[in-house]
Amino acid sequence: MLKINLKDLRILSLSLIFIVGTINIALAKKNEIPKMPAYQYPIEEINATNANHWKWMKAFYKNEISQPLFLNETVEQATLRAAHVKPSAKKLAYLDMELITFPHFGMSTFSGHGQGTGKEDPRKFNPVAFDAKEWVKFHKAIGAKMIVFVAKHHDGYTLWPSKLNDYNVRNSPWRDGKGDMIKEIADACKEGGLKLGLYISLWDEHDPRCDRPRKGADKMTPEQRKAYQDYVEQQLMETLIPYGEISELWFDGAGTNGAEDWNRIFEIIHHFQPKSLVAMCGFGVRWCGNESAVGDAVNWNVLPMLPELRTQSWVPYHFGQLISKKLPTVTDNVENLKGQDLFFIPQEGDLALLKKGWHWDGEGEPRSLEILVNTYYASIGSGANLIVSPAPDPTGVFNKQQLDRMVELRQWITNSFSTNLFKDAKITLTGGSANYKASNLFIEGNKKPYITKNQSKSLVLTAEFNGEQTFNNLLIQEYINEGQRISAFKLEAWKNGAWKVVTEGRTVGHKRILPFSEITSDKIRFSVTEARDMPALSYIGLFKALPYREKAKVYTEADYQPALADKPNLKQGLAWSYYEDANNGFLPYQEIFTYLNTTKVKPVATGLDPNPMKVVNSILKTQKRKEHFTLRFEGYFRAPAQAVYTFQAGANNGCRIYVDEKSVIENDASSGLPTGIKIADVPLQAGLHKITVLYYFGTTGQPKLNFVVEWPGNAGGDGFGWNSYQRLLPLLWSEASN
Ligand code: FUL
Repeated sequence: MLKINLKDLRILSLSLIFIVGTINIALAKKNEIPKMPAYQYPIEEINATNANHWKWMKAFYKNEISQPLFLNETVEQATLRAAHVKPSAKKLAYLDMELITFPHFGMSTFSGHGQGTGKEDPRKFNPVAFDAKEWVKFHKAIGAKMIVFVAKHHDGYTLWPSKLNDYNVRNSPWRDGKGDMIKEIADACKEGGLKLGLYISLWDEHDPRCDRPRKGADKMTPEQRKAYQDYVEQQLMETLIPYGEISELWFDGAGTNGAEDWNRIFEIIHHFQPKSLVAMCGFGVRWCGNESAVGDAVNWNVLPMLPELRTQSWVPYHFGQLISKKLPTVTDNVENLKGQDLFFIPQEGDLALLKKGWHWDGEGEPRSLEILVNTYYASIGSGANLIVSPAPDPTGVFNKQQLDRMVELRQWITNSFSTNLFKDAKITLTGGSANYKASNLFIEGNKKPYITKNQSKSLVLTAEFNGEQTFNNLLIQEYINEGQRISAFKLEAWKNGAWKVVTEGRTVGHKRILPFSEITSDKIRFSVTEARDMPALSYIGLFKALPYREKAKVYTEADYQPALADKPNLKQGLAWSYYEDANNGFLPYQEIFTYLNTTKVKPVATGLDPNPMKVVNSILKTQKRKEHFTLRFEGYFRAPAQAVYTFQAGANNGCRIYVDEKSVIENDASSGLPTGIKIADVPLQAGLHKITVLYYFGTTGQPKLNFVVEWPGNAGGDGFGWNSYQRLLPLLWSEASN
């Protein structure tokens, strides 16, 4: 007879539980579509209304949102509150990463023309040399800290073996259809100490459920909408559940017109990946508003949750748009923060590494070092993060040119910012504690900030060098753990017995780097001149950065373009003309400027304004279609002295600069993509020179024009876009009568 004692019974029942559990897990694994478990959020109920969504978002972000303490908050109260809005630990860690990538790989790589259409045969996908460990090595070599892997682009092909349709790696020869690229990358990232993020396009041209919204979300039946929503939500769960931590989730917002149920999407993300920062369409990371990675000149991380967020039905999509369009000016004016819920949201700038776009283009030619360095200043150097898209070739490998160029950039950064001249100087600090050890400020990653005391908003660092030193870059990091505060600062050098301003700026935030023409001096003074509350510094450095451009040509007297005769009655600013839908239709992008230059097209509006971006923004307010328009700015540039003037320009989606009617910059993006920044040296005699700036916006991203001129005596350049244009303004004149 079988004798079972108590101990055996326990073992038996434990084994049974184990077996049943294993069967359950196996069944769950077989389960075609992941299910969302019941809510576990700190609110009772949620339905599709935005009011509830708003409540729910606030509950989730409760530790990140600052609400006004007083009804009718005053400007002073709002300023102080804004100065104390802290980044969450994950946002701080994110900002410390600085350089991240989003490799654009997938069916588009195999399409033969840069961007897939959703019609390509899934069997084309066969990256025979793909090795995730090599990808990690690439990232280590270039100093990037996170891969935001493009696991699905607009073509709809998924690089994980989705069970939701057949358009994915399961139906490819790669790894005999058994591969999972997210998994291989996730494992390699874990092993190599890199963070992992995902870019998932919600629009997908392959699956009719997902392509429908592009033609108009309002034209969808409730059933179609539901089918689309279910599909994207299930895809999300497929990617958010099995691969460990996904630190950033990128939704670019293209092609869906907000047909998705963002409330639900956010629930899913916050449930399965509560640590994930949702970029572009979310509350984690905000877009810089252009695809040239140009961050805001005045870059406040603390922003109001706009009232629109409470009423728009497709909030997050709009959110990305609103942030970049309105907030830089909104947040600089504290009036606009009054009475608002505030939160801390860092900025990210995106740039295609290849000259021709996001995906492999058959050639793989990267942008120049010159452009990358300028982008570095404009993004990381403005307190934002930089996300670049290296594009693997169809074998799954980053070509040598991309690696070499990014390594060149990394070396330029390392070499330029390694010898901090403050280290060997005699330092005097005022504003904070007398016992503070100044040398802390010269240690990268310093966690002992220098904070002013007794409510002092002014902080001064004076450095006396041992003899004269030559330098051309100032790098500052604010201690933002407790909030972002500095709103104006300057650097002065002691020259001929007096302090001379070398450079000045507004916000600092995570990092601010200001380049300027070389200065030689034995004494220098950095001062915070304005702050929202007591400022705190964590790092400051003075450097002689290496030149990143080929040595300028030596010009002879004959090279200097003669000035035009002076004209009385000029008005400050440039005359602008605005053209809508030139030629009453959509000209091929590259032809638009030629068309404007050769045909008598009539502008829709004209005016005179010193600031092109202000014009663009005010026009956008009145415009029906926010796409396909052109602006022409015309007038004179008054060169203060005979010198070589460096013009820089980049735009969403293209621009041209003419000086004295000669084309100096042609920066036309191919197929409506954003451009990088192009640079041209123009030797000019002192006096008036005709200047024309043409700007074109197609459909991609936010309209943005960056136009900068650098000249001797104007260190670092000045212009519209990422620098303030105050110093350029007095040099721009026009004959316009209005
Ligand atoms: C855009 C997309 O349409 C591009 O293809 C690219 O992925 C870029 C980063 O975002 O909106």
